[in-house]
Formats: sequence, C-alpha cells, structure tokens
Amino acid sequence: MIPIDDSPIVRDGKSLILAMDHGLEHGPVDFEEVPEKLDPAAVFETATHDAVTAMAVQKGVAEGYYPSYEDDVNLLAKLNGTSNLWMGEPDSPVNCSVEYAAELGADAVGFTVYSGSNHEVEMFEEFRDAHETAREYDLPVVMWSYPRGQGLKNDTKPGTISYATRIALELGADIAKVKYPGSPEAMEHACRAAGDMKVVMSGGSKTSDYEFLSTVEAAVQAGAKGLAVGRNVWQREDPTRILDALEKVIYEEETADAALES
Ligand code: FBP
Repeated sequence: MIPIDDSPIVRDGKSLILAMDHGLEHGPVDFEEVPEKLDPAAVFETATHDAVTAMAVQKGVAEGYYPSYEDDVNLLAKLNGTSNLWMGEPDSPVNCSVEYAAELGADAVGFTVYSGSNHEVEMFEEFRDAHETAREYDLPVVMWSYPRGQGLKNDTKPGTISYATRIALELGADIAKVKYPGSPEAMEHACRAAGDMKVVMSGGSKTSDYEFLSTVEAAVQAGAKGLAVGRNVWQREDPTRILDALEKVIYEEETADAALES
C-alpha cells in the first residue's frame, strides 16, 4: 500500500479536490448561471491550476474528457452517484468498478457513503468491495462521508460530523470529505475522531469569496487537510482567482484576508 502522502492527489500533506459530478447529483440546474461550464472541458481547464490535486468526475465524463487532460490533471474517479429525480432513503448506485477506473487512468477513487440511511448495510458492503479492490491497485480511497436519512434531522451537527469522520477511518478510507460542522471546535473534534486519516471539508453551495475562504481557513486551522469543492470554484466567473487564494489558505496557511489581498 502506497502511503497517502506519496499519492499524486496529495501536495504537502493536503488535497484540493475539484468535484464536477453535479450534472448527475443535482442536474444541469447547477450550471444555469455558468452555462459555459456545461462543457466538462471548461472545468477540466480549471483543474489544471497547480492548487488542484485531483478532479472528481463520473465515469462518462472521464471517458470523454480525461484523455485530453491526463498530463495536467489527476483523476479521482467517483464510483457511485445518483440523481435527485427520485424520493426515498438516501442511496447511491455503483456506476463504475475500481478495475475500470484504473483502466481510465484514475489516480484515486471516490465513494459516497450515506451512514444512517436505511441503505447503510448495502452501502458499507459496496464500500468494502471498492476499498479492498482499490488496495490491490494502490489507489487511494476518498469517502464522501455523508450521514443522511430519515433518522437524521441535522446532517451537519458536530456529533454527526465527527461520527462521519470516524466511520471513514474505521472502514479504511484514506481521506474523508465531510461538511463543515459549524465551528472550528467541532471541526477539530471531527479531525481528532479521524485519527491519522485525512479530513477534507466539503465546499457546498456558492457563497462570497470572504465567507468561503474564511470557512476554509477555519477548517484548515482546525486540522482539515484541504477541501473537496465544486460550485464554490467553477460557479465563479473567475475560478483562477479563488484557486490562487485557496492555494495560499490551504498550502501556505495564510488567512483569508491575506490571501484575498495579495
Ligand atoms: P460542492 O462543493 O459544489 O457541494 O460539490 C461537492 C459535492 O460533493 C459534489 O461531489 C456533489 O455533486 C455535491 O457536493 C453533492 O452535494 P449534496 O449531496 O450535499 O447535494
């Protein structure tokens, strides 16, 4: 097993994963204000920024677009994913095998686990298969660790997020992507609950430059090892500007203010 810090998706112990699977998870509505980003090539261009350590996409997008970017972008193949066109307890079908992700040139694989859902048992079993196969291919595993379901009224409360990071550690993930639990103290506890596993913060819906960067700053100061972000980067008119600032906040541990000024 290759140490996670030696993986191409990690830079100086941290990661900035640019996610663009929203067309599946949310639908084209996420691209309404930035219609030019409906073309996956436009987001792959953004991912060539030095701050980005991997781009997370589904299989179909990887097949069509990754060959043109494989020299400049590291691929994180998302193995499961679902639309929001149906109702019911959270679940996410496995759309891609680890073997096929490796064939596509993936540097890592990503897997959503909705702990707390009535489908938790199957999702844990599917994660086990993916995780153990990924180990055979020396591919790091990033868990989108999202406790969600009818038993969970608030999926970002501190105890839920530290449970989410702990589940990811227990099940063998190398990196867990979790939502920000609302305060630096809660994030710190979530990182401690993760032991030696890396925790990255989920970006969420688009906010102002300052609000977004100061939350990233708080998360990094609390022990998060970076960010997995989509809309807060590619829904911006100038993704390069925010990536320049994120590079400073994440890798150089500058404040949001300092990063925005320079
Ligand atoms: P965002 O930073 O835009 O939220 O993207 C990260 C991500 O995990 C995507 O991979 C995914 O499409 C989306 O968030 C799912 O978010 P949610 O399940 O909260 O709607």
